Amino acid sequence: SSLYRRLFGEGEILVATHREPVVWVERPPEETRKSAAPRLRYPAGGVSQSLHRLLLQTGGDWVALRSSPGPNPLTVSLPDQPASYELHRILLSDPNISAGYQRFANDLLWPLFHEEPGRVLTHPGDFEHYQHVNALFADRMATLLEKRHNGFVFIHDYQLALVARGLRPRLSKNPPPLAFFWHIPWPRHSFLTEIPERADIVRGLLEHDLLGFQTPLYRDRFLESASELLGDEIRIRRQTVLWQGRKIHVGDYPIGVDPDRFESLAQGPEGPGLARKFLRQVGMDPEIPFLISVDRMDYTKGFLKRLEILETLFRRYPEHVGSLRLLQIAPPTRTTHPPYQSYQTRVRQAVRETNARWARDGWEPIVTIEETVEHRTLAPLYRLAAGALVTSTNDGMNLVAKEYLATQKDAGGTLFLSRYAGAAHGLRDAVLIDPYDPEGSARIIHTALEEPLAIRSGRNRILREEVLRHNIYEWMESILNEVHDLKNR
Ligand code: ADQ
Repeated sequence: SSLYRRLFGEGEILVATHREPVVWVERPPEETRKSAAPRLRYPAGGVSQSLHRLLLQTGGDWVALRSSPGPNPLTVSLPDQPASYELHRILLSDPNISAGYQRFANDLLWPLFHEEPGRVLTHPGDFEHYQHVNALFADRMATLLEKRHNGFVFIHDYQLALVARGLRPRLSKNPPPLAFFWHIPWPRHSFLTEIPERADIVRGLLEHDLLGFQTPLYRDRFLESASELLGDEIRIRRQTVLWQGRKIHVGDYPIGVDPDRFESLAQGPEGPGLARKFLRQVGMDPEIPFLISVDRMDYTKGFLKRLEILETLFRRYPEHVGSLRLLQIAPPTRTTHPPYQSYQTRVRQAVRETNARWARDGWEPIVTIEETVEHRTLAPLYRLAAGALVTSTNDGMNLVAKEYLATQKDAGGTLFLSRYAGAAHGLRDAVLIDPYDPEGSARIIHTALEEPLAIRSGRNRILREEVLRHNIYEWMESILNEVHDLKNR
C-alpha cells in the first residue's frame, strides 16, 4: 500500500471482478444481538483475497455481481486494518440476462480459451446479455468515477472483457489508467474462429491502457490474434499496440501466492494437528503416504486424466497398491451448467470404478472431498502430502502448484506439474508431467517418489525461490509500476 500511495497519491483504486470478494452472512435479528461473530465471510481464492487486503490498506471501491444479501453498497472493513472500501453490488434481476451472460462466459469463452471446443454450448442472444451485463458494470463504474477521483482502475478476467468499451467514452479529460488482467490462457488463434464476436472482444480489451497476461506465450498469442483480426486498424511495436491514437501496453505478469502465509499456516502451532484431524475424519491414516490434488471440479483440471495416470501407476508399479493414496479436494463448480453436470457425474463414476478395481482390505486408492477446505487446514495438508498432482489440460497459471511449494520449506514433497499449466513456464525445474501421456506420467511419478530426500528437497529449494520471488505482492507491484510509468511517459 505504501508503494501505491507513492505512485498514485490520494487517488483511490477501483476494482471490478465478476465475483464478490466477500460474502454477507444473513442472521436472524435475535442472533445478531447476541453474537459478535463477523457477518462477512471470505471465500477461498488467492487473487481476490489479495486485492481485498490491498483495498483494506488503501481504501477504494469494488464493483462485482451481487451474490449474497446485505447492504448495497457494503462497507468492507476489518478491526485491525487502517482503511475500508465500498463494495458496489450489481443485481441481475432478470434471470434470462443472468443465464445468457453466464453461458456466454462459461459455456463459450471458457472452453474455447482452454482449447476445448467440444464443450462449447451456444444459445442465440447470449452475446447481447453478456454485453448488457458488461455495460451495467461500465455504468456503475462511470458514476463512481464522476464522484471521486480514482487513481487506478483494475478490471479482471474473461467475464468482463467489454466493460472498458462502455467506460472509455465516459471518462473525464484526465482519466485514471485502465488496467486489465486476463487470468486464463489465450489460446492458439484458430480456436477463436468459433467465436463470431472475437474482434469485438479484442477491441474491448484494447480499450485499456495496460493488458496483462500470465505468461509470454499467452501475451504473444493475444498480439497475434489482434493482428489477425484487426489488420490495418492497429500497429504493433514489441509490447505496445497503437490503436485509435492510443498506446496499449501488453505485458506478462505471472500471478503468485502469499508464500509467507502458506508457510506459516503449514508450520504454525495449529497446522499439523488440524491436518491430522482432517485426515482421520475422512478415514485416512496420517502415517500412510498420499498425493494431494486441490481444484474446482472443472474439466480443464483433468480429473479423468489423473485417474488414468493413477491406474497406470498401480498397474506398472504394484508396490504402490495398498500404500499410496490420492486425496482429491474438489468442490463442484458451475453446477447449473450442463457440460459441468455431465462431467462431474462422469468423474464420480470413474472414481467409483477405480476404487472398486484397486480396493484391498479396507484400503481404497482415492478419497474425494467435494468441499472447500480452509487454508489453515489446507496448508498443513499440503505439507504432509508426499506430492501434489496437478493434471490440468490447460490452465492460466494454477495457484495450487505455488501454494504447495510454499509449504515445502526444508521438506521433500514433490510437485507433479502439468506442462500445460501456465505455472510450468516459471517453475522450469519442477517435475513436469503430460496428462495426455499416462504411461510417461506414471513412470515420472514413480521415479520421483523413489528419489532420496536430499534430491527432492534440493529441488524444492530452487522452486521455492521462484514462488517467493514472484509472489502476489510482486505481481501487484509490477502492474502498479508499469501503469505509473505509462502515465508518465
Ligand atoms: P482457478 O481455475 O480457480 O483460477 P487456481 O489458480 O488453482 O485455479 O486457484 C484456485 C484457488 O482456489 C487456490 O487459491 C486454491 O487454494 C483455492 N481452492 C481450490 N479448491 C479449493 C478447495 N477445495 N478448498 C479451498 N480452496 C480451494 C483462475 C485460473 C488459474 C489462475 C487463477 C489466478 O483458471 O489458471 O491461476 O485464476 O489467476
